[in-house]
Amino acid sequence: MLVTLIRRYSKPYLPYIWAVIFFQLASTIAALYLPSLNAQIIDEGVSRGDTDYIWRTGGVMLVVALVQVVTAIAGVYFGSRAAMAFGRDLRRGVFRQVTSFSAKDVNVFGAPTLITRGTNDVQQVQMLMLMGLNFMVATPIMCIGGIFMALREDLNLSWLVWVSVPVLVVVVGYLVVRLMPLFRAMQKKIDRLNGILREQIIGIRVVRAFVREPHEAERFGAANKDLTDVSLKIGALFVLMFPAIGMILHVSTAAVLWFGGQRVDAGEMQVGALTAFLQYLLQILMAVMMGTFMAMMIPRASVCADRIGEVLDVEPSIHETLTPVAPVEKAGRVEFRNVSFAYPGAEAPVLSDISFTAEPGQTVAIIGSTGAGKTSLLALLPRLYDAASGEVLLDGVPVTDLDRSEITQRVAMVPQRPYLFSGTIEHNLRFGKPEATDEQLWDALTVAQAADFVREKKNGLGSRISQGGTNVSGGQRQRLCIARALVTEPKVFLFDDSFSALDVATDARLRRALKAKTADATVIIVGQRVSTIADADQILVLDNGRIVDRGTHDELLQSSSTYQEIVESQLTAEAVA
Ligand code: M5T
Ligand code: MG
Repeated sequence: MLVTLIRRYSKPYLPYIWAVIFFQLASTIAALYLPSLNAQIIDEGVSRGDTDYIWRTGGVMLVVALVQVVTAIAGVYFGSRAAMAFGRDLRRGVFRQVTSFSAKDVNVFGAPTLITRGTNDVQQVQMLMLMGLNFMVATPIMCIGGIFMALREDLNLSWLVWVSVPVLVVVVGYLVVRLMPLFRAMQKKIDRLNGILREQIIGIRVVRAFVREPHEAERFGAANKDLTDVSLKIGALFVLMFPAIGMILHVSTAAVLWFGGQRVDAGEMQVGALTAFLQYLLQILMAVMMGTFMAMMIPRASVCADRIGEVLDVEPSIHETLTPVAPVEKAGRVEFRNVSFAYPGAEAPVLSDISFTAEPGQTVAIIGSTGAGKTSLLALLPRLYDAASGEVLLDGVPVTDLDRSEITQRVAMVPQRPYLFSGTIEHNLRFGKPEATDEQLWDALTVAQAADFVREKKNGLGSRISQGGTNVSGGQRQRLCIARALVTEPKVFLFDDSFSALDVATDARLRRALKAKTADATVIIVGQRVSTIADADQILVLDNGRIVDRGTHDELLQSSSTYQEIVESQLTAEAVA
C-alpha cells in the first residue's frame, strides 16, 4: 500500500523528484571530493611548502564546497516542496473520499479513526517521503562512494571499515528492532487515551450528574500510565542509542589514528591521506546511521499507509447514477412503493412494505412509538441510505435514478438531532443557499419563530454559534434548523420530530406560519404529540416498521386502536401534568 500510495500521489511532482535526485547526486559527489582535496593540500602543498599549489587547490576546494552547499540546499528545497505537496494531496484525497461516504460508510470506521487517518497517518507517510527524498539518494552514494574513496587513500587500513560498519549496523539495528514494537504499541495507547478523553469531554454532564468523576479519573489514569510506561521504555532505549553510536564513532576515530599513525611513522602513509581516510570513515558511518533511521520509519509509515488505503479503497455504498433521469415535473410529489429496509449488519428489517404517496400541498404525518422506524423512513428520500427493496420516488422518478443535486434542490430535511456548524447564525442559515438575501433569512426566521431571539442577540444574524450549536438551547437550535431548511425554498420538507422541544403554543404558531409558507410544498412531519399532527391530510401510524393504520385524525380516532391508545396516553399524561 505504501508503494502504491507514494506512486499514485507523487506523480504530479516527478519533476521535483528528478531535481532532488540531481541536486543530491551533485552535493554528495562534492562532499566526497572535499576530503581528498584536503589531503592533497596537506601532502602535496604543505609538506613541500608549495604556496602556489596550496592557493590553487584551496580555491578549487572553496568552489567545490560552495557547490556542495548550494546543491544541498536546492535538494532539500525541492524535496520539501514535493513531500509537502504530496501530503497535501493525500490529505485532500482522504477528505474527498470521506465526504462522499454515506452514513453507513462512516459507521463502518467511526469518526475518530477517520480523523486520525486523515491527519496523523497522512503526516507519518509524508514524513517518510520527506526523509526519503532528503536521504534516499545521498545515503547509498555516500556509503559506497565513501568506501571507494577511503580505499583509494589507503588499502591497508580498509579492515577498519569492514569492522566498524557492521558493528554500527548491528548495534543500531538491534535498538531499532527493540524500538519498533514499542512504537506501534505507543500509537495504540495514544489512540486509546484520545478515545477516553473524547468520550469524557463529550459526556462531561452525564459524568457529573452520576458523580462518576472518581471512576472516570481512574480510567483515564490507567490509560495515561500505560502510555507513560511505553514512553519510558522507548526513552530507555534512546538513552542507549546516542552514547552507543558516539562510542562507535570515537573508537573508530581512535583506531584510525592509532593504526594510521603507525603507518605514517613508518613512512608508508601520508598525513593528508590519514585525515582524509578518517573523514571518509565518519561519512560512511553517518550514512549508515541515517539509512538505519530511514529503515526504522518504513514499517511505521507502512502501517499508516495501510490505514489510509482502507479509507481510500471504500466503494461508497450510495452510488451516484451515471445516467440521471431528468424529471418532467418538479412539483415535489413523494411516493414510497413497497419499500423495505434493514440497517447493514442487522437481521430484522426496520421498515417493511411501506407504501404511501404525499402530494404537493399535502401534509403527511407519521406517528409511532420510539424505534418504530420513523427516522429511518425519512432517511431514504435524501438517500442517506438506499432501500433494500421497493422504490422511493420523487416526482415519479426513483431517487436512485436522480442526480444528487436534483434531490438536494427539492428536498430539505430538519433532522431529529438538529446540528449547527460553528460560525455565525447567518453562515448557518445560508448553508443550503449561499446567495439568500438578508430579507429571506429574516423571513425564514420569522416563520420558524426564531426571529425574536435572534433579534435580541447583540450581533443579530452575526452572532456566533459554537461547534455543534451548543451555545443555543435545544429549542432554539431546532428552530434555527427549521429556518435553515426554509431558506432553501424546497418542494419537499421533512421534519423529523422537529417540534418536540417547543412548547405547545409555539408549536401551534410555528405550524400556522409554516402552513402559509409551504402552501404548495409537500410536507412530511414525524411527530410525537397528537396535537402536532392532528390537522395533517394523512396520518400514517407506524409500528415496528409497518404502517398499521392510515387516515385523517378523525378517521383514525374511529378505526385505529393503536392511534386511540396513543391519543389516550397523551390525554392522561396531560391530565397528570
Ligand atoms: C428504528 C435502528 C434502531 C431502531 C430502528 C437511526 C438508526 C436506527 N437503527 C439503527 O440500527 N441504526 C441507525 O442508524 O432502527 O430506528 P428509528 O428509525 O430511528 O426510529 P424512530 O425514529 O421511529 O424512533 P424515535 O426514537 O426517533 O421516535 O431499532 O435501533
Ligand atoms: Mg427518530
